Amino acid sequence: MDRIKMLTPSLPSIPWQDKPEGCTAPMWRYSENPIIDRNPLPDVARIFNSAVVPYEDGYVGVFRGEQRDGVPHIYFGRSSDAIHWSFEEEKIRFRDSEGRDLQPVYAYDPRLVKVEDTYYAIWCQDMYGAAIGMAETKDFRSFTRLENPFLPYNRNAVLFPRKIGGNYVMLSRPCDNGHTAFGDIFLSESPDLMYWGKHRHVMGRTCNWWEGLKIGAGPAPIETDKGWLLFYHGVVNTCNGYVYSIGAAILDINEPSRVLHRCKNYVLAPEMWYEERGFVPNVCFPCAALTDSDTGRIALYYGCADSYVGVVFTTVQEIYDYILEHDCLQPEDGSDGRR
Ligand code: BMA
Repeated sequence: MDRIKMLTPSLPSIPWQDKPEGCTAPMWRYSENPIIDRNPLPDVARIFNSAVVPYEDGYVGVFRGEQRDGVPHIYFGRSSDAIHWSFEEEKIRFRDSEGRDLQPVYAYDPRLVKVEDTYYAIWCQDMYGAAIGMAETKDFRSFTRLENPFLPYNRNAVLFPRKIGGNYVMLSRPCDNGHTAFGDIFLSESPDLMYWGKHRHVMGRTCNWWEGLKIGAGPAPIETDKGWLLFYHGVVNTCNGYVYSIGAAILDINEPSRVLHRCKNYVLAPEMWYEERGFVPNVCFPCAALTDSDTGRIALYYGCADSYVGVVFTTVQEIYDYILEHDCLQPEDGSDGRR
């Protein structure tokens, strides 16, 4: 067996449960899922598709909160164990670089990534159509908006947790202004988080049915000594609508537009009541991962049925072995993504 190691900090306090006896899947759910129930705040009906990071002696997160008028915004939360969360009742007040109030019209599906000494929130928001919004913070008290990295329409973006070749690198999924019936993952680079270019195709939909319609990046890619471990969502269109599952791939460490391995099977698909039943049924939508490099443990945070947040576990070795065992690298994926 090819050993794999995460090149991430050790974080022994992340949520964890051992793989249940008899479980044959590569990931196993936290037994107390969902970890955030409905109506978590007076003005918020549902929290889902949210992102968490370790901070000081506990954890913080940015959470997609669906307000009672149906409009999503981003809320801040804290936790000592990354399972039980307390939220600020007011949505995050974003400011521009001059300190002026600059609120998005709506904001959803946030990711949260630490690069060097700064935390970046990346989300989907309106810019005359769905586009990517971004803000930075060092203390989680003030969030300063950065320029929107991409033109509309784009709905799904996440930063790599370090610069590659001297540049910041972002994965995103260009789309349309509806419930997009297509979509591949692309990569863009920036020297300063202001100007973006060197766009590359990373990976596309496949003939694997569960991801045949569109795919989109999940949490920030996890650095390992075998490449970047990427969890992503894959969508199939059924006679009853879209079904969102979770897939996994390994990207080249220095040139992440090249996919090295890609799993033919989904690694998690809706099957529990909180994934199959909710505001939008049949959705598992990954947005964050906590990792402990010493034990190889991974706790993946995912939105469930656009209604809840769930946690699912694996180890880096377990998921890597599963990807390799079911490798279905497409010829296109292995290229550098230029045309
Ligand atoms: C996508 C996004 C996600 C959502 C999913 C399922 O287009 O809007 O926020 O979880 O649809 O409704």
